[in-house]
Amino acid sequence: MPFDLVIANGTVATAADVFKADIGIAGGRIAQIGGTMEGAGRRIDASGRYVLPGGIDSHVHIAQASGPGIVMADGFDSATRAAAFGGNTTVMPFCLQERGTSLAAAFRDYRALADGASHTDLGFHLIVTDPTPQVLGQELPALIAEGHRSVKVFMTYEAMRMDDAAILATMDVARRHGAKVMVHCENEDVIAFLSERAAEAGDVAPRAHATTRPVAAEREATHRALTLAEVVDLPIVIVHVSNGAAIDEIARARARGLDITAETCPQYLVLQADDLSRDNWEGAKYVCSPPPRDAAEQEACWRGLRSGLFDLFSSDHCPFRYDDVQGKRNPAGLRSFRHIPNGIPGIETRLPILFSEGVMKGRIDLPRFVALTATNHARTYGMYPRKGTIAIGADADIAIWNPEIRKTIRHADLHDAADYTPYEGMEVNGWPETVVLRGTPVVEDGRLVADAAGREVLRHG
Ligand code: DUC
Ligand code: ZN
Ligand code: ZN
Repeated sequence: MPFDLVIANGTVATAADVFKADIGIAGGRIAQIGGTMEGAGRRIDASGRYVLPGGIDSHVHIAQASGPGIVMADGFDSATRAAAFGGNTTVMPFCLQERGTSLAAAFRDYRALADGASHTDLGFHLIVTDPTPQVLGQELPALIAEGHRSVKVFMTYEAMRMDDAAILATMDVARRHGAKVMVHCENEDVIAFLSERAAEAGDVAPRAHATTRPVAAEREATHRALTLAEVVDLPIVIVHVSNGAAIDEIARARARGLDITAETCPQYLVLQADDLSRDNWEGAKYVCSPPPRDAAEQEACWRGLRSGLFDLFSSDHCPFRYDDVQGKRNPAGLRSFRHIPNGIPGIETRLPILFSEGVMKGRIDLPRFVALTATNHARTYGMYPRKGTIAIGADADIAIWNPEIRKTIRHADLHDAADYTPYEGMEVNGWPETVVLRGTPVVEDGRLVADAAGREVLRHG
């Protein structure tokens, strides 16, 4: 069989196995694994390298409206370029319905931003903030039927939060039309109460972001989200879990038989609330929600990754520039933590951090790494087995990792459009050298080598 590309001599890993095999690619798909492969248009020698499914980052924010005067740093070009350099071949951003607007119109406008601009494939989640009869009765069912089968709801943020009744109604529509609901679990009333108290005490520096969003606020909201999903009988995704108490809630609900997918992120493994105390308002660089916690909670998250409690490891890339009046140092944000936009960049560093801290340090094995960073994302969001694995017939989305590369993370070397990384100075072992999207190399030798050919993956499963 003539192949367009053969990846030879590498060590292949899937979520189940690690084995030596050549991979033959034809027509953008994996056509042969192992055996003799003659007649390749091109061969890549992967000796000494790991050949892994391209990463799927199922939780990223790109070009999302972020409140008056605040602008997200990345559009689709820069975010997906950074994603590709970080070993990813598919990313899943969120289309936000702002209150008082149509979800269908928001989706049409949002998807247009990605047209011809994406270096990875894409799957779109929907954020519902205003579940009007029009949205729940017509727009959401139509969008789900088109193949956008995941809906995020917020329990926090005054402009986006939904009360339990609104969440139940949204969950009910999702269940009837075959979508999953992702929940941001933090109790907004607790946060508003503590923020008010902090402001009265003059406690307005970035650190107060962490103290006003305590573990208890996340634990309670996690319990409530799980309860609502139990009542509706709906599979649910608990996103960006930061601590052991929330993990315990998930474990207890699973023991009751609930279908729960659980996600954590790099910031809960390698950042801490103390980072928000850095001098000169630099703590603002670490403001994200839920906030990073402490060493004990980091360890709880590692245990969850090892034990299988967590299914997904995502970046929650949510980039704002630091030194920018439309970013972290906006005029109101310099007066109070309450106006510092929530979110940190991390789309390019997600995989190297888990590979280095997890695989290279012996905390998790390679199949678990693949499951947490690719396969489980495809399974959770209806892209498997087309995406997220190395199997005959799957899209040839592949990242070739060199475990010998040692790097110090520097924002100057990254490709997003923020102006900092919260992981500046961190040493990592291992980096993806070559990234292949549907059979076409996208990143090679530290360069982008293909046009933006990312496509949307509709999800009908
Ligand atoms: N939730 C997210 O999922 N991302 C960034 C900010 C937030 O609150
Ligand atoms: Zn969130
Ligand atoms: Zn997010």
